[in-house]
Amino acid sequence: KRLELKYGAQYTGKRTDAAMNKWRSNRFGQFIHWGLYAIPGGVWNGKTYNYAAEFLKSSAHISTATWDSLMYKFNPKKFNAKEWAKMAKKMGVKYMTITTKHHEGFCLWPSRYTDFNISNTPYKKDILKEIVDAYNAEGIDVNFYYSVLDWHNPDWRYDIKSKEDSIAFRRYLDFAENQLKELATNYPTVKAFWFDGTWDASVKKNGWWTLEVEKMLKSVRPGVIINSRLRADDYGSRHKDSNGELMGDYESGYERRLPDPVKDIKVTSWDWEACMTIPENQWGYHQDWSISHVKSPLELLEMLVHATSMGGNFLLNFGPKGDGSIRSEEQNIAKTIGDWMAVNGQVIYNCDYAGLKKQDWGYFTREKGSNQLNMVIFNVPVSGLLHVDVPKGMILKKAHFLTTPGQQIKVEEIAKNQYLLHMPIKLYTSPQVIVVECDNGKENANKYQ
Ligand code: H79
Repeated sequence: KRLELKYGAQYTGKRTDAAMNKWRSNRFGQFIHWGLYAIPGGVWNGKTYNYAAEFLKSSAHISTATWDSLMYKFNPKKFNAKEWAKMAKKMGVKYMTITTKHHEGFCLWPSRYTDFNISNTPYKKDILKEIVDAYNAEGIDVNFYYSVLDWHNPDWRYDIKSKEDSIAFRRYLDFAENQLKELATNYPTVKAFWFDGTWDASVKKNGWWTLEVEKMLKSVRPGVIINSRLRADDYGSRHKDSNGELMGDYESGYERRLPDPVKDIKVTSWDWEACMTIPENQWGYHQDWSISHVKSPLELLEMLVHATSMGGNFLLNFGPKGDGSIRSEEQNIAKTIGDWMAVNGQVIYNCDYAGLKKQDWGYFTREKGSNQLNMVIFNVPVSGLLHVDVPKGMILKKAHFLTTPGQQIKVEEIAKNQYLLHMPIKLYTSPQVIVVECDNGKENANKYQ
């Protein structure tokens, strides 16, 4: 039975307006975590803390006063917004999402609602504006991450257990809403808001506020996109309301993981985005990346293709240093991915779930309505034979490598709705893209029983 909800989902199904279509076609984004935590970089009083660098205040039990004084050290001498944006452009991202305020509460913009912001650092200038302008100049959409959880503001509460809590937290919600209105107003090109730090009981008990914020942002900035993580309904149900409908405009629960290409195929029916770290769990800059596996460019590229193949966006995180420079490991990853994207980007941008069964060699992607099917090969079989099961009625006609359209790859029909593509046997050092011309026609002969 459907519950009557005041603060539940505002609509069902995918948004199909121009702003959302653009968001979806972007597919590949850069996440940037930058704040005071970039200065210590996971190390405090000579001790390295292995947990996420942006959690150092909590891991090392640092007092708020001590942590907050890092503000007087924020002076990124090597920062160059244009260089960041150029690197992102070369990597092939179409959007970038930046932490305007993480859990520590420090604001990268000169907010009139708190002194704990960039204008009181030695740097002084509006660094958020520099970043937005530089990325926009490269044609990259900019989205704002905002943590509702706030370790700096004394009115923040994890739960509401007294009248005093409820009064203080109400002040906090006003503060956060004012800040969000300020961001939406002062940075008019912002395309989306990415909320985090919304899982505590205090927020769950104030689902009304999450809807109010969604509506406020959409009225200040028509077309703006909101992630499901902001939202809680009347009963504290998060992401999805108590009737099971997705709240906000896309699902944002995939963090450092991706949906299973077979078991989780249901994700293809809504918009979603996965965010990913390069090390195991570091978002802000950490000085020592030897503490966990650091993903290779090919692992990350595979995740990007995997996400596209299931109709999702992929947001790859970077944690610039306190001095504003970007570590060489991240630069190398950006370069390798970018080189591949420059040649093969057409199988990512504007592409979606292709409707075919997952195969061991890699992933299918497809532009909506196109009769070209893309195959991105990550695991070449020793036989060179790529199995393809097509849906009933679909016919594969011819195939070629994306980069050599003149040379056909043999397409062999071996059984009803089953094909083998004959890939030349050799050592491949990067993911190969095969473009298949297909026909969704119904004239499929009844050749096989
Ligand atoms: O900004 C990055 C991290 O710093 C931030 N989100 C990414 C994008 C982050 N904050 N906290 N965490 C990640 C981990 C928190 C996990 C938990 Fe929970 C919160 C454990 C219990 C409460 C959410 C709710 C996850 C499990 C239950």
